[in-house]
Amino acid sequence: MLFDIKNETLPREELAKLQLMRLQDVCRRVYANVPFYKKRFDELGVKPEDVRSLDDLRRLPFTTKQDLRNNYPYGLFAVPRANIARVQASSGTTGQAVVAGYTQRDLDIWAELVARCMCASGVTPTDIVHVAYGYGLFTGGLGAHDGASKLGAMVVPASGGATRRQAHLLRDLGATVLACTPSFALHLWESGMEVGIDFRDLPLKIGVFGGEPWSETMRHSMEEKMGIDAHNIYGLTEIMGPGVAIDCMEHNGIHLWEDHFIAEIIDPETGENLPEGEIGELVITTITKEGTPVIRYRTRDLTSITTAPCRCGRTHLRLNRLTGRTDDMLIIRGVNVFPQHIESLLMQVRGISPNYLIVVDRQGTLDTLEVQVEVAQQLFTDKIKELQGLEQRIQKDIKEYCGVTARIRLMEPHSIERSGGKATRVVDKRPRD
Ligand code: DLL
Repeated sequence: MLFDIKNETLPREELAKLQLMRLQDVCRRVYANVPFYKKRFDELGVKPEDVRSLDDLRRLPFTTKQDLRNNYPYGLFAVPRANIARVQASSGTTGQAVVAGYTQRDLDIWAELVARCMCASGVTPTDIVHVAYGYGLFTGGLGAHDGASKLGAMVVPASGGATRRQAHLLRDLGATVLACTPSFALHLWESGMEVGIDFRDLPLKIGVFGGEPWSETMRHSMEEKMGIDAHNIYGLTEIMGPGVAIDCMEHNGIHLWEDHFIAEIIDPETGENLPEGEIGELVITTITKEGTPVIRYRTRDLTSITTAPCRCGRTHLRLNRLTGRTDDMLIIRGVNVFPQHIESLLMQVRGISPNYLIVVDRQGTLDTLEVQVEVAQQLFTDKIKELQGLEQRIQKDIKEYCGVTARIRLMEPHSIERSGGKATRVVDKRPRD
């Protein structure tokens, strides 16, 4: 089902025309109203009127997270403060938080795009949507809430925490859709099992999960455990929040709403644009946002693009599953390792739970990699041999696919800290040089 048939199926040539018109408009707006952008454009010798085709986008400056931090809190606002209806902020676990400002029109568009996403994952106005993304400055809770309301569904604004109580609420109120981070969904599921609530026995049928990286294997495993169809919603505070992209029923990449955003893939080292299909850093330009528009924002998320037609009828490009971030790639003894690859491997091993932690450390001059993973209750027996076999298998898989030797630590059920929102999957204890 499509929420906005006309715009979601716009022929690609028309989409391109619309993008150009909107790109020219946003360039004029930021040049006139944001001193940071005026300076950047001037340094590169480009004026808004030089943007005559979509290819001219390449002439425009990049925006980085550091730029947003340097302009904290209101430096990049493109409208008077009085026209800002709301602010949200990134979780900002490291360094200065980033503040995004929304005009009322921005909030309306945001709700509309999240409604498009929910609709693409099969949510209808008759559904009950249990939102367990955190409410507050984090964009997850309010973003999902407004989108589900826009669609006309009934919303249960559960927010995070109190997982056992939430499992009861899910059952008692008969939620048909669960919206939260994938790691929190697992935490909820586990708490449900502990109190005798099996998600497979509930009316729950759709998961709208995102906000953190998760593998395709994890998606399949969650679908099976919970008896649902799980979708992958993507977004970031700097661009809008959740609702930038989602997978349709085909589950073959996530559609990015190109009438509001322009996506590019670049080589993170050189900044050069990469052709369709090649993996690189996703760069997004917002073309309708009024409060805090961003030009060529370097997301640090790694993915590739395809514009091939999708069977669902949507014409908007698809991003392939995000393989990680440029900044979460671990370099261990010179080898590039993505935590998500390790997750994928772990999820294929029978007898282990989806709870894991990757610990990187240094002994002398040598990097060490330890993968802690919980063993499922039924396997945590005294059969040492079986456990040793499991350890060896995981170690072999990681060596084979990631090229590094990891120490595997099989843990007792429930010994790894559970996610309250976005999960911590990696602890890097190496001294910063
Ligand atoms: O996480 C917005 C969001 C909330 C998206 C709820 C989806 C659902 P931030 O806190 O600013 O915003 O974090 C953005 O999270 O750059 C990615 O690295 C990561 N991320 C978000 N969604 C996905 C996803 C929200 N589906 C950062 N897959 C982004 C992989 C994701 N990574």
